[in-house]
Amino acid sequence: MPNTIAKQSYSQRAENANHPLSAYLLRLIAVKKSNLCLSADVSTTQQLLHLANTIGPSIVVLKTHYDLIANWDYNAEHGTGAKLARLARRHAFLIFEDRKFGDIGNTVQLQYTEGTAKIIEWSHITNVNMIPGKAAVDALADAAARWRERKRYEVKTDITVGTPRPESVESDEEDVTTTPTPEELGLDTYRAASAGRKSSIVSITTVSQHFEPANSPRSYEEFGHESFPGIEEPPMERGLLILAQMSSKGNFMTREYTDACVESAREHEDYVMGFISQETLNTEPDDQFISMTPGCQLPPKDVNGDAKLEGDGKGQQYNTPQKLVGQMGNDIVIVGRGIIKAADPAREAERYRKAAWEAYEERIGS
Ligand code: S5P
Repeated sequence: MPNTIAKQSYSQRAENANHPLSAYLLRLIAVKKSNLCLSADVSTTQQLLHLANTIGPSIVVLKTHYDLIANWDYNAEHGTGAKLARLARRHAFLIFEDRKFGDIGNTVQLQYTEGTAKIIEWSHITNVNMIPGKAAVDALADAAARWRERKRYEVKTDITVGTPRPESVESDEEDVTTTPTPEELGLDTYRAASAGRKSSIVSITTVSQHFEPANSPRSYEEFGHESFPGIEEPPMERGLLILAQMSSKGNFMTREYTDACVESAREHEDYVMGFISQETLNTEPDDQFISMTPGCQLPPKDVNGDAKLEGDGKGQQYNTPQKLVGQMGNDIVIVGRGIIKAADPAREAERYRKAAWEAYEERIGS
C-alpha cells in the first residue's frame, strides 16, 4: 500500500478529509462500525425499499441503479427517491446512484439534474465513467455547485416563509415510525431486530405524502427520533466517484487511464470523494480519497475461507473483503448478489459487515 493513509483509522481520516461528505461518511463508518455498501440491484420499488429498511442498519451506503426498477416513481416529493431518502435518514446511510455517466459535459449535466429521475435531488453520491475525458467531471462538478447554491437559496426562502413541520408518517403494512430506534435498543440489538423483521413484500409505497429531499433544510432536532444517534444529518454537498478500475474480466481500464482519473480527482477535491477501484489510489501524501470496491463476495459459510471464489459467468470477478480491504487498502466493499440472493439477506449483510470490519481492523493494526 503506497500511502500511509491506509494505516489510519476512519476517524483520523475524517478529521483530515477535505470533502464535507467524505468527512461525514468516514465518521459514519466509525459510528456504525460498518464499511459495507449494499448494491440493491432489484427490480421493484417495494423490494428496494424493503432492502433499505431491513439492511439499512448494517450499511453506510446503499447503491442503486434506478433504471433497474420497473415501477420507479419519479415524483420528486413522494416518489421512490424521496422514500429512499427518508429511510437513509432513519438508518443513517448515504445513497449512491451508480449512474456511470459517460457523455459530453452538457448531456451529463442534464442527466444529473433534469430529466425523469433528477438524481441529484435524492442521491448523495453518483459516479462517472471518464471515457469522454475530464470535461465530464468538470461539468458534473459545475452542476453540483449550482445545485448547492440553489438549495442554499431555497433553504433561506423556506425559513423566511416558515416551513411546516413534517407530519407523522403512515403505512398500511410496515410502520417504519414504530420500528424501535437504535437509541432505544443499542446498535447490536437494533441490527438484530431489523434482521428479524419479517421479509414479506412490504408496501412502503403508502408510507407518506411528506417525504423530504435527501438533505432536508430542517434541522436535526426537528426530526428527533427519525435521525440516527451519534451522528448528525449529512451535509448538503454532493459527491462524485470516478470509475477508475473495474472488477469485470478483460476491462479496458489501463494504468494510464486510472492515473488520468486520479489527476482529475485532484483537480476537484471539493466534489470528487474518490473512486470505484480495486485498490486504494491514494499515492501522494495529501491524497484523501475514498475507494469503494465492487466484485466482493465471501465464500459460503461452510466453505474454507481460502477457497477460490467463482465469478458470475458474465464477466464479474470476486474477491473477499479480507483481500480488498485488508490487502488492497480499499475503504468500502460493495456487495450485491452475495447479500440479496441469500436466504436471509439481513443476516448475510451482518456477516459481510463483520468480515469487512475485521479486515480493516487488521489492516490498521488495532
Ligand atoms: O467495476 C465495477 C463497477 C461497479 S459500480 N464492477 C461492478 O460490479 N460494479 C457494480 O457493482 C455493478 O453494476 C453491480 O451493481 C455491483 C456488483 O454486484 P454483485 O451482485 O456482483 O455484487
